[in-house]
Amino acid sequence: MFEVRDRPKMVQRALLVGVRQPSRNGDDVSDMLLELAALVETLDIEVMESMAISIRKPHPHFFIGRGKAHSIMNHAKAENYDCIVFDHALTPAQQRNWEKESRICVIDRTEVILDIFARRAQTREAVVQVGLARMVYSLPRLTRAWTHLSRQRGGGSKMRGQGETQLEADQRIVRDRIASLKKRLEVIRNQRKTQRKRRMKKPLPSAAIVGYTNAGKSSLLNCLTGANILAENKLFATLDPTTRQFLLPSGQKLLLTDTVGFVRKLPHNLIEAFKATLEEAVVADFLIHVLDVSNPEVERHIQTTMRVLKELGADEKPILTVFNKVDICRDAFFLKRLQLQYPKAAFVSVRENRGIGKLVQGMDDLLESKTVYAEFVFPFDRYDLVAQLHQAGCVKEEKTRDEGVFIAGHIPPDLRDNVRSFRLNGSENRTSSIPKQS
Ligand SMILES: Nc1nc2c(ncn2[C@@H]2O[C@H](COP(=O)(O)OP(=O)(O)OP(=O)(O)O)[C@@H](O)[C@H]2O)c(=O)[nH]1
Ligand SMILES: [Mg+2]
Repeated sequence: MFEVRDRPKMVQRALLVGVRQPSRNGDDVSDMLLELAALVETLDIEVMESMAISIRKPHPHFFIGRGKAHSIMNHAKAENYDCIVFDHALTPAQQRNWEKESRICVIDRTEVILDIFARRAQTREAVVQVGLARMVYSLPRLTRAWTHLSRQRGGGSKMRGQGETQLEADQRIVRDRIASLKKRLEVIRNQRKTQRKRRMKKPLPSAAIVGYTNAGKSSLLNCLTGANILAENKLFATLDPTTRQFLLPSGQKLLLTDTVGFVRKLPHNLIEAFKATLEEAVVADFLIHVLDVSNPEVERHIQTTMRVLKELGADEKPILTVFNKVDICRDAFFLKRLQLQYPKAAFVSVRENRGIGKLVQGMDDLLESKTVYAEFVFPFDRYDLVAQLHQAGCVKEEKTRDEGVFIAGHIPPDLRDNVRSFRLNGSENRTSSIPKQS
């Protein structure tokens, strides 16, 4: 895949700039800068300095005032920095103005995140999804400076239509590329849908592990199921969902899916592009929301995740909240406060295998409250239904009687219709749906 903007790979010494607007409440600028530093370092760019500046209102030309902008440019040049990274989103015009006047690379958080995703993408699906998000981001940012596009495609001036400028030709190439990526994504989405349908036929309940990047989602799936997913102290280690079967203590089987992590100011293009992947969360019976309790920003992380889930239409699902990494949380008072505030949440350390038993019990309870307890007698020639209930792992009791096979258990919603006519009258005693947990 050809690159539209490949500069972050060449730069090495970055100056980070956070902008504080007193009129706006929001994330703390110094915390956001710390997080931006972690994101930038993920790209192997060294963060030399971070600065927070205050503005009363945004300026159209540079986003910050002209005088301040020039002093930042001069400072960056004097210190030999080759890149300025804004935590705030810059419009294409503002980014151009900065680069034109400073003559060094100027990018924003969105571009950093897009670049991390691009580096991490491995499967065909992830590559196409990230490629599309990057193209959409780059289209309005193309200037004559990026004339290499058509050359890379082996075209050059001959590719241009009559009277078409180089910029127009570049834009046309990117637009064509966006259209073709969208088509490829559609094909991938359909394949994913078919795979999911196949999985749904096996009527197992499912849960998606969601949460902020680096919270320990993959580590949790590895710990529970022995999956071998890459879990590392890097942001966005996981881009592709992995699903594994897990046996709960009650004997109930559950499909668990690890998903891509979220971050503040996650580019909308990425959420849009990753919708196919994130649909795993939308179709799950419940969500396991993993948080890094050792991060002082954990409460903001909760809000971010809830916002993204809302955008995906998955925020009404029952949620099991899991505060992970209690082993490195030094602030006992903070931990206590969270425990009081989230009495139903599990506090665990995946690394030290602490609290996992209670979490697993919570998963069992949640599922049990969603399923319906019922008793049945199936005629011997309907052993196919008995087999389905066994496959779903929900059979508590089985006995052979003269008239057929007696079965008792918690029946998941998608099997209820199939087995309804064989139910013993009055045996159903629980119809509640999963309670929402905080
Ligand atoms: N101290 C401590 N570290 C943990 C714990 N659980 C996970 N980690 C570490 O946290 C880092 C991130 O873990 P991952 O499982 O990759 O996190 P993730 O949520 O899947 O991250 P992304 O895929 O990037 O969204 C790794 O270095 C883990 O070893 C824990 O309980 N305690
Ligand atoms: Mg992961």
